[in-house]
Amino acid sequence: MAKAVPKGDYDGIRAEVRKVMKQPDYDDGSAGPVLVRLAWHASGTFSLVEHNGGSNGAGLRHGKEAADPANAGLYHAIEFLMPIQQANPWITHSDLWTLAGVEAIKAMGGPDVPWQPGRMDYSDESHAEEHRGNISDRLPDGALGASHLRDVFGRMGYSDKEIVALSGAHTLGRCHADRSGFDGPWVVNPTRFSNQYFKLLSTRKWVPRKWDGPLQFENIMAGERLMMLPTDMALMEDPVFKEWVLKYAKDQNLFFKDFANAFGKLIELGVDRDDSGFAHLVRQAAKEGKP
Ligand code: DDH
Repeated sequence: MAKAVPKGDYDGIRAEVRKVMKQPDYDDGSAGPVLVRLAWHASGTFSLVEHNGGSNGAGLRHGKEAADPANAGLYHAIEFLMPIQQANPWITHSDLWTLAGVEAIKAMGGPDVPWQPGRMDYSDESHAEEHRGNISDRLPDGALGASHLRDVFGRMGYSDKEIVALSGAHTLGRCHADRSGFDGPWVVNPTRFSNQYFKLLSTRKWVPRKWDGPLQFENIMAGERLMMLPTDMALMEDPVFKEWVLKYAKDQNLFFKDFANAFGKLIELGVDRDDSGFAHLVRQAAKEGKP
């Protein structure tokens, strides 16, 4: 049972998030990584050009977005947070999801990511459809390469440096064969936020895994089978991406600073606040009379 905290007490909500992160029977004993992934997938549908998608509205609860195979397994994260939302109905799902991601990063030893409230929720599926636009197929496909990464993240307005910084989130959590088809963690301690992902990506020898599943790469370390997706490997194959991988492998402070900025930007994409801080669910393009 989560605690009811006074309306607007976001530190109180953060404390509740820390409590639900403890999940002894789930994955590596922590809901932290999947909470981070929820905040990312809730936000990572944004398009700068069409000005739709993004975390505002918590559209991932509805329709095609909920059924998108890229979001498989995220219902775990939504369910972990449900008791907090039920005890505190004043907080929107979209604020709670983004705040939970930010707090999970911090609780796992990562940087402070800037966060502000004000997001709204779609009231139901038709409300979401009315405002959301067509945002299918916008999340990255792990089987592809560098140009796909630039397409997907360029659509959100990210630079090469920011793409690499954000990818460092794969120091957390794991792939689940029954969700994405891929399998295993990227690092040995996947509930600790660090620059370990970049260190391993740039120093270990990664070879294709011999198995029936999709192409992924592996390295056995301390008896554990670690993995990289083809998109992770693309960061070492592309010379510009590689430069940033090597910088972040050497300098954890630089990674933390760049990650905090890039993740803070991610959860703000498409969140157009008015003077009072509320982010109304009106598409900018529609507001400006564009198609
Ligand atoms: Fe990721 N990610 N991600 N990812 N991601 C998966 C898991 C996690 C890609 C594919 C996958 C980001 C970028 C990319 C996290 C955070 C972030 C899984 C495994 C796949 C596949 C899902 C499963 O089977 O459960 C691809 C492709 C990209 C890319 O092309 C760049 C970014 C930007 C973030 C972020 O947070 C900023 C986290 C955390 C997880 C671990 C989830 C878990 O349940 O554990």
